[in-house]
Amino acid sequence: MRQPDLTGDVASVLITEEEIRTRVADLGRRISEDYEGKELTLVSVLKGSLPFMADLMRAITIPVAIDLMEVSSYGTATESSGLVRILKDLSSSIDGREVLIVEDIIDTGLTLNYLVRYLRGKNPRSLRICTLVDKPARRLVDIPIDYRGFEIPDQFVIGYGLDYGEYYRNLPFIGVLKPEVYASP
Ligand code: PRP
Ligand code: 7HP
Repeated sequence: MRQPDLTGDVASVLITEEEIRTRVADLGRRISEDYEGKELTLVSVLKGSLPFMADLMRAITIPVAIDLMEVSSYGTATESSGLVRILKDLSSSIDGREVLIVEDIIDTGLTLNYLVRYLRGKNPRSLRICTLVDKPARRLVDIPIDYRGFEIPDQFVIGYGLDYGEYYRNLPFIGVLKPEVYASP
């Protein structure tokens, strides 16, 4: 992979910082209402969901526990390998808890399909899904999404946690990656 140019490799801004802020506040409000009085654990799927999780949890106004998992299926490519690996597991039990998975993006759905089955085996009271970005055109398996930030077209996006080859996660907006970046060796 050639040396990344953080802003120069962005073809266009798809979702601005302001749009993300407004939508995350919205999701936080809805989640707070829906889980009022319940024992909620937010499970962030690292690394991509890191900024979303950090902003979303602060937009939630009820008590929540958090836990972090790290899974990987993309390696350095723009196509899912289909092989999901758990790099970091939960730290605490979710037995009997209301669990909300916090993801940055659902593309083929293979990662969440695997994760949902894995987490169901840990006996949560409920298990729901919150994703900031949904790319339905690429779906290979059906994933029931309970909270969705944005639906986007079939373009490879970067920023606000989303990477290409581990870079661009620190962009504050979500943008489309110039195709020549992943075309070049
Ligand atoms: C990305 C993203 C999702 C997954 C979505 O993770 O964070 O977890 O791909 O793709 P899918 O719906 O096609 O499975 P990645 O494996 O790149 O790890 P990362 O979060 O560390 O970037
Ligand atoms: C994974 C992923 N990571 C970054 N940008 C995208 O568009 C992606 N789809 N699936």
